[in-house]
Order: sequence, then C-alpha cells, then structure tokens
Amino acid sequence: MKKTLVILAILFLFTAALVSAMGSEKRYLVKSNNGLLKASTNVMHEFNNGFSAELTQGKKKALEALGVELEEIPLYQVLAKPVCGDGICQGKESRTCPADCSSTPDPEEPRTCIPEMQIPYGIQMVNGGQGGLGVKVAVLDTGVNINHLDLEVKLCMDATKRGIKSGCNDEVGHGTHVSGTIAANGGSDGLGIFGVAPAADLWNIKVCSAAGCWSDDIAAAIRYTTDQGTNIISMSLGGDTESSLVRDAIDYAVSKDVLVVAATGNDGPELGSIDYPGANANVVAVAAVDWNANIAPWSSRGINDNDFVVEEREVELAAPGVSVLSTASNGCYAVMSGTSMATPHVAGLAAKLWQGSAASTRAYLQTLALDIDALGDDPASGFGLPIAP
Ligand SMILES: [Ca+2]
Ligand SMILES: [Ca+2]
Ligand SMILES: [Ca+2]
Repeated sequence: MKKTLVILAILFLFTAALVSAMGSEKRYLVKSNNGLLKASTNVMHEFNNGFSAELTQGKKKALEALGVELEEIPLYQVLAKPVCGDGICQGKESRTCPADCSSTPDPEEPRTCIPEMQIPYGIQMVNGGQGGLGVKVAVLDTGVNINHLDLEVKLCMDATKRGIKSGCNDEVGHGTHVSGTIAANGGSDGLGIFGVAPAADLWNIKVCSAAGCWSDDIAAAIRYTTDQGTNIISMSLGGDTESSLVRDAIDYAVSKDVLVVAATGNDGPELGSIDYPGANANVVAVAAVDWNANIAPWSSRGINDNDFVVEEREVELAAPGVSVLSTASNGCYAVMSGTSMATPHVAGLAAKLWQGSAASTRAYLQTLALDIDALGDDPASGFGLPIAP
C-alpha cells in the first residue's frame, strides 16, 4: 500500500500542471490523512476525517483503486432572485444609482450615491435600524465591498483560496447586499442606508464566487469564525444536497454557542423544496415574504408538522425578501429578491436582540414571530415574521 502511494504521489505531481490547466475538476472529501496524498494534491482545506481537493476523473479513479474513500462535495449557490416586475423572474439585479457611480467611491470623498430610502421597508417591518452593539455576525457569502460608506467591516477573510486567507473582495455583489441588511450604519454623514443592527460587529468570510459556493469552503469558514468567537453565522446560500462537512461544522458551531441562520431557498412552492443547510434542524431557516407579509411563491417550503418543534427540513421563520433595497458592491444601492435577502433580516434581529446565548436568542425570536398566515407552524413561513419589541 505504502509503495503504491509513493508511485501514485509522483504521478500526481507530474500531472498536476496539466490538471489545473484543464480546470474541470470536481471537489471531493478525501477521507485520508496520508501525508503523501496531501503533498501530491492541491489541498483546499483539512478536516478531522481527511481533506478536500479538486480531483480529475483519472485521479479519482486512482484513489478509489487504492481503497481511499471519497465523498463528492456539493456546490451550493447564493439564493438571490434578481428583481423583474413581480420579483420572480431571472435577470440582472437593478441598481438604484446614477450611471456615473459605477466605480467604487473613495472613502475620503463625499458620497455620490443616496439611497431611495434610508430605512428600507424590511428594516421597518422587523423594527430594526438600531442596536446590536458588541454582537458579532459572520456573513459567509461572496465577500463585501469594505469601502462602502455605509459598512464597517471588522473582519474580512477568504476561504476560497486554500485555507483561510485575508481579503474578501466581492465580485458578485450578493455579499455586500446581505451585509447591508444586517449592519449598514448610514455612513459617517448619516445620509446612507441602515440595516437591522447597525452597531453589530460585521464579519465577512468569502465562501462563494460567481460559480457558486463549495461546501468545504463553507465548512472551513464556519469552523474558523466559530474559533474566532462569532455569536451569529448568516448564510444566504444553499443547495438540494446535504454536505456532511457543513453538517459537522454546524454541530461544532452550535456546541460553541453560535446561532446559525440560513436561507430556505427559492425553489417553492413545492412542499419539501427547502435547501440545505437551512434544512438542518440546528439552523434557523428563513423564508421570504413581501412588503404585505405575504409569502413569496418561490420561497422554498418545508415539511412542517405544525408542532412548533423545529425538525429536519422545516421552515422556522419568515422575513422580508422581495425587492429589498441594500448596499451594492459598486458603493451605491441595489434592489434584490430572494430568501438570501430574508436571511440577514433574521441574523440582524438576532444581533439586535441577543439574549446572552444562541439557544435563548433562537427561542426568543420564535416567541416574537407574528403568525402572518394564521396557519401556525406551517411549511411556508413556519412560526412567522419576528418583530423586535
Ligand atoms: Ca432548520
Ligand atoms: Ca416540527
Ligand atoms: Ca405560520
């Protein structure tokens, strides 16, 4: 076995350049801690039970022939549905800024963009716009524009480049939008936009690119932010398949008193269309409602049994997620829709209303939920829309 591994390792080293040029690898959890295997593979992240790496079909077959156990790693997506009319069709998000503000403003310069509303409808609906002091919220997303006048980013890291590196440049715009809904502070001139908990400590870990979010990057970011002492993790992302790495990381976070919030997905109205990781019973899954507190047809549904106990694949809460105005990565403002936009309303509320522990905060949010549909703990909006006292 050992001799074969050495030969295999040498083979891998020679083919590595060719492999990266092809760039069509899938990502796997290689369930081995063999040093030679690691040395001959582009390790993305190390875990207790192995490491993650991109493998070609050839490399995968060679490892399987050696009896190394492999597990395919799901690629998740951010869960925004760009606005178009009724907010349910696909396309580019609209931007509410003049044509001349396409570049990122210099933070020393006066602002070139003014939001249409300083306290968007969603922030008003959940009674946010102030508070959150000292509570740490880690956003795992596409990164963030750290120069946005209305955002103060306290931690900016990147899990997409092997291990956890510094930097969180947002090339997509999704993470900047989500971050604003949680903690936009109006800017030093007070003319900007406000999120649910402007005084919260905003952390940003990049786990997604335009192609999607690898769940090993997500798992590594969950563990990293947990070890750094975050109180809340907000994930506006997901997919149909559960990732064992993300599930284990969430178990770890919960064991360290971290509240994990994630989107239900945009695959409704079919029952059971809820995405992971929101479908995980340890995660607060957030559905999307509009400005009239009506559930969005595309908001993913759970399999709730109306017993007011949150189990696997159940929707927990609902929050504004249709035509949400927030910060844009070009330094201005944008309107976006999706359970991606609903999730940060709940993460922000958790910061604003932090009760000293994750479990008590989660229970408090449930008690504050307004049963908007009068259907109890139903598969569309769960307990309902939480509103700060
Ligand atoms: Ca859940
Ligand atoms: Ca239940
Ligand atoms: Ca309900």
